[in-house]
Amino acid sequence: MINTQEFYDYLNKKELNFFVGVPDSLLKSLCSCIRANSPIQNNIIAANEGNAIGIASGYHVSTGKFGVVYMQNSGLGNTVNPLLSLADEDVYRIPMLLIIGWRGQPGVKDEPQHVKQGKVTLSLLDAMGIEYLILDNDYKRQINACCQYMAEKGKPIALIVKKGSFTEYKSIKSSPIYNIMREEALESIISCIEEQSFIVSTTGKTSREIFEIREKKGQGHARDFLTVGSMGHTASIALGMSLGTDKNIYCIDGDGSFLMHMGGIGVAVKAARENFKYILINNGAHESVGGQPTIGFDLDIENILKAMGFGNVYSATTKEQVAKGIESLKNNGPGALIVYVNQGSRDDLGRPTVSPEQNKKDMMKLFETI
Ligand SMILES: Cc1ncc(C[n+]2csc(CCOP(=O)(O)OP(=O)(O)O)c2C)c(N)n1
Repeated sequence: MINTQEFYDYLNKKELNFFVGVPDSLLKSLCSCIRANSPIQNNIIAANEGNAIGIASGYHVSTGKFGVVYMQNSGLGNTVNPLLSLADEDVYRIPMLLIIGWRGQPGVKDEPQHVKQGKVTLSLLDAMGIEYLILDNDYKRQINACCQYMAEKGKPIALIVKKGSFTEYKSIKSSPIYNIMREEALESIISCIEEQSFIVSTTGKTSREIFEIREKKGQGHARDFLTVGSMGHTASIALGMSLGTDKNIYCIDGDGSFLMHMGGIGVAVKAARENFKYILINNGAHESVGGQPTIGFDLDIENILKAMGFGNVYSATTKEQVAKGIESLKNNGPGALIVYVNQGSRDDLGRPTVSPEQNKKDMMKLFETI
């Protein structure tokens, strides 16, 4: 195992002290260490991984320094365009150090959404012409080699991080400021929406909690599209679904996911019919992967959603307000509800036991009957 603080200190020693990225569960300790030790302007938590490549590129142009971009391998897809059309040697040739968490590494058990991504991670980098090293205990030599490569070739290079590479680094705990937790908000939502309606929920613990709430209620899972991957695309999936049915479709999103591809929500509301309902669970953080902050509490999301075209936007901070918000959403759509919750989740939270494909099949069967 690599001592997280010592790894961070060594990056700093090599003047690798400008960080930008989207947090990842495998990089949780490293992200926490960066957050605790770096000045705030030197650790930008980007809306998506493609933006992170853009930020590191701009930083290099004005300083000549190499930015460090951290991400989960799920985010590699978001970086393909800026890596190939901006940083690439055939375009601007911009060096940066990519630190990529390797979920779904072959041979390591992981969730369905990570298996394929894990299998193709190295070949994706190969296809993009990006050199990589798989991080090991000899990390000082590896960082030196990356610095030399970036200086000589002027190109991005990646360090691939296997599960369990870093020692634990305690994250900064946020103090509770609201009245309810995400799971309580989800319970209220599920008990208030019409039995005949459908849910499309975002990746991370939101979908895991919804799965467990349905289990507890003995309700089955065919009405919930638990988007296990595809962060930021939940509203688009919900829009597509809502255009093919008259049933109400409740999209349940997270603030990190909302921010990742915000434009999709504006497009959704423009194209949506009455049955599209957007619910944003805002905890101001990427809670599912370690609680790194988002700008979810800094933006006036009520007014953003109104400006996007949602005629009705409700806010809730208690279970009673959630219930009222859902009642209003039912008959006035397309509408939106923002629920402000505290960060946190149960330690014993499980994972869906129905596979994504089975989940989809069960839902399609149900749609055929209505
Ligand atoms: C493209 C992509 N980047 C990063 C991740 C890793 N990831 C999974 S859940 C999550 C946080 C989601 O935050 P939010 O939507 O606010 O929900 P919360 O976890 O706070 O409930 C992240 C970053 C991912 N799955 N996909």
